[in-house]
Amino acid sequence: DDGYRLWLKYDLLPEGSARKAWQAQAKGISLDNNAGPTLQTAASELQLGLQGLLGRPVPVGAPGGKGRIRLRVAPDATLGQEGYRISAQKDGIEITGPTDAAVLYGCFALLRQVQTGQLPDKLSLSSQPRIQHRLLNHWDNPNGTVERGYAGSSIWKWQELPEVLDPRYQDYARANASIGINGVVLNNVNASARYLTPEYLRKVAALAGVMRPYGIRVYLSVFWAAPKVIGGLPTSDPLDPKVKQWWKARTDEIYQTIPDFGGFLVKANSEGEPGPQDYGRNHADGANMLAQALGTHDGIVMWRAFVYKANSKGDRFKEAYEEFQPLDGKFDPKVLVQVKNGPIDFQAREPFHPLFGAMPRTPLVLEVQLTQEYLGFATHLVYLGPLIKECLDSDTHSQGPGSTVAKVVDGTLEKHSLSGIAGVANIGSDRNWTGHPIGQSNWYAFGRLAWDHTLSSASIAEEWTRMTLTRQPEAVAAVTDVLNKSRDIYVRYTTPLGLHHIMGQTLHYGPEPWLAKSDRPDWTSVYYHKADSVGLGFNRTASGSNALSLYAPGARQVWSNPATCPPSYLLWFHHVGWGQQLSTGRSLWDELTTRYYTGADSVLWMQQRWEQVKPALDARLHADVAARLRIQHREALWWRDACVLYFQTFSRRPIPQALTPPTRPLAEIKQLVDLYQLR
Ligand code: BDP
Repeated sequence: DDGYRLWLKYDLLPEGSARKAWQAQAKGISLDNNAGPTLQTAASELQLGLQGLLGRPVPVGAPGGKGRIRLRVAPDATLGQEGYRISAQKDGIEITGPTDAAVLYGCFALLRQVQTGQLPDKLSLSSQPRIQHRLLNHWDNPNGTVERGYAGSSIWKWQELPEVLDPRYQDYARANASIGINGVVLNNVNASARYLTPEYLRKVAALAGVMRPYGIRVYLSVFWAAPKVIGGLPTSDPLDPKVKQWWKARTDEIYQTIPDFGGFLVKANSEGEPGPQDYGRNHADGANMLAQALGTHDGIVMWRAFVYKANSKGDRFKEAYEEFQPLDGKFDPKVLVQVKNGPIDFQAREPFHPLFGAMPRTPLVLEVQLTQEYLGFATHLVYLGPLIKECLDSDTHSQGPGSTVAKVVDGTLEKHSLSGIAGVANIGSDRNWTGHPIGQSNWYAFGRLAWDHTLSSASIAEEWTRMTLTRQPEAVAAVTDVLNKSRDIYVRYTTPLGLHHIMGQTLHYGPEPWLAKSDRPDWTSVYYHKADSVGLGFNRTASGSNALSLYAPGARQVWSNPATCPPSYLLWFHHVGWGQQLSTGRSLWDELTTRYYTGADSVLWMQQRWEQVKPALDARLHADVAARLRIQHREALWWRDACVLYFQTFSRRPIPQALTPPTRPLAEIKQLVDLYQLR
């Protein structure tokens, strides 16, 4: 198994009884004669899946006879636009929904039932997405590279488009549709202006044509200075009439070429990108100008809040909040502000971003990162379901207890009709799409949570495992055990107790806690861990940067006091003495070192668990993951030794007796980091 088929395996069902039961219900597929492309796609996807799973032909044709699956588009006010219903009727199974796309989702849901070993008895299922815009963000560049991509090159072959349509595009679309993803931003947020030229719009249109039958709309990241760079204007000031006119004309042209174009994603005045502030305007001025350019077209603007000023002296934790919170209520109704899960930058664990709950008059898109920029690239096994869930379940307390991030994002808390969630894709040209075979589970979990954030991360892990790897019960249990614990294990051997941003410079791989000089102080490690002879951690209480004050009292209460702050967030908010006793009973130093050691040892545990499942898994896939786990252990030791030895230069305390001190000196490890950073 080379992993290309992802979770859409459709191998013959191993259990004869289940196969028979489904065969009796799936003798054929019926749909209306005048079915459009999406409904036809739904039928052919269902046919493809069932034929594989049941091992016999499942013809698609006109209604008639018992034991057929009927696809029907019918209004249903209880299902929203995209919800489906699957029900057992006297003469067969019916999949209905108010739109073609809804029925398509229903077909994939039925396939999921069959593939994960459910029986057709008393079939009655209905589901609708809680979030409206469920998007992947590709950080793909026109030259085929992928910013923070670890699975080969971009899957988009711009040079070959629009004439050549790589079959991979369709497989990509079907994978997304199968988990409910309905939008794709094709290009990097650090955007090139060329996508707005007629030449490139034809290429974008060709991709849109492949996505359309799968209910997926395409979006573009835009380069703010495009009016200057490709429009020949002297300015990109959003309030300049000529600039407005230029965007309006470009937008009209886009919709002529791509009538169902989704809209724009914008990174402006962030990390050197141009933006409205270059002209003394603010983010709302910029976003609203684009919204007006969209006019009556059915599109949206997603404006990113990932900003921090050049030469800022303050705490980077607070910057996005300080810039965006005062703009609440100032955005056009077509604008959503896109906010990363945490306040710094996709670290292995972050507290939820303080903007959630703090901008009640603006719909906020939650942005999570599926590509493992700070989580070991495609070499470390880290299942991100728990990370995404942790953020969604966080209680902002903005309207009293129970004001979770999920309710802010899905629009129910603040009564927004627009809602969105975005995952920075981990997809590339590698045969198995994600480099690490288990990385596929993160794409999968994102889609499933975007559809329904009330699903548990463990149930998604199990479902993915059964769809993708094995149906053998003990093996399913072992694999999901590894998946469920993997993120906490990664946190332990890299950034335990709330440490953050201590990774290798630029590349963001491996440990570099000693990094003290960079182009900006908040790109160093020492800025974040603040180790000194007294202790460790960033004081964000009132006596420090006071970033905690950005949270509602109910949310910040537990974090504000080091005695009640959960250990996993401690050093995010407090500078704690080395000898200070923690709630775990150990001193900070002993707890820190113990976590680094147990974290690294847990990778050995992951390896053992993985060995146990060998007989139940495809040999090639098993060997691939086993090899990556060997790298992971070697690098967990690298992290452990680097951090323990470096922090020891401040704590001046011995490694706890139960642990074996590192045998290599710090200097040797520092060289290793230099090798990996390729400086
Ligand atoms: C950071 C990445 C950088 C991205 C940036 C962003 O290192 O490559 O451009 O986020 O989200 O994490 O804009």
